[in-house]
Amino acid sequence: MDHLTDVYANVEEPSGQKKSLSKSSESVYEDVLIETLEPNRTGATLSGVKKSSCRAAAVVLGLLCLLLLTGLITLGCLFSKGNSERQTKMIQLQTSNNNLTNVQDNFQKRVEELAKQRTDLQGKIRDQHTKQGWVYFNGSMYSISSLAMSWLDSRAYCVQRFADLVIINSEEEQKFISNFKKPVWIGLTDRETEGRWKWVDGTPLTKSFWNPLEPNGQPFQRDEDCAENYYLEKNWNDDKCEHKKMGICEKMLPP
Ligand SMILES: [Ca+2]
Ligand SMILES: [Ca+2]
Ligand SMILES: [Ca+2]
Repeated sequence: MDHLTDVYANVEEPSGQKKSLSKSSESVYEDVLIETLEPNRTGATLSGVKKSSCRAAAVVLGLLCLLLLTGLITLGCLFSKGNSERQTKMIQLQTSNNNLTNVQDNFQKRVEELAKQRTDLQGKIRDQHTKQGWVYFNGSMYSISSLAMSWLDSRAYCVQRFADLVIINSEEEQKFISNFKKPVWIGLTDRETEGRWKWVDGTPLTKSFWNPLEPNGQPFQRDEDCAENYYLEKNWNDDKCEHKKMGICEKMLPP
């Protein structure tokens, strides 16, 4: 009986060992618990890392989307602004073109008005001269002096009427002058230089209608320095300027 007690005592005596054994059991329990729980902790950690990575990726993706959206909006604004500027320039060009067209139309109307005014003025001048005995032909008015005078006096007569002795520029004008059917002074002379015939406006003679035997003042040493026209179409004659004849005045109308 005592032996059993001792054994028990031996067993019981080292309470510290017993306690040690008890602690060892707790440690073992904790270890087991940790081991039991460790896989769960590791999984939770991995899950947290995955979630964090997903959140970061989502944030980055969101930022990229935001940047992309911002870029698209900026491009849209720039395109819209550029398009608006082009439209503004087009409107300005169209307005300028319309203004030029209006200016051109107004200028054309003004030209037509001036042309009409010129035609009306020519008609009034022509009518006024016709009433005073002038005759119209191809842009000029003609009048024959009423008195026979020297070449110089005949010219002065014409100048007093804002005209001059006739200058014959064409065969048609020569025929028209011949229709007066009178020997008349014309505006042709070689008073300055013998043999060098010039018209009263200073232009040299280029197309002439001399009688086949004229001019004959120089060969016969006669002082015949002024030209007359007989009523025939080709019958000019040089004659003494002092001789008295009627003169033909010509007044060119404004073009
Ligand atoms: Ca003429
Ligand atoms: Ca002469
Ligand atoms: Ca002659």
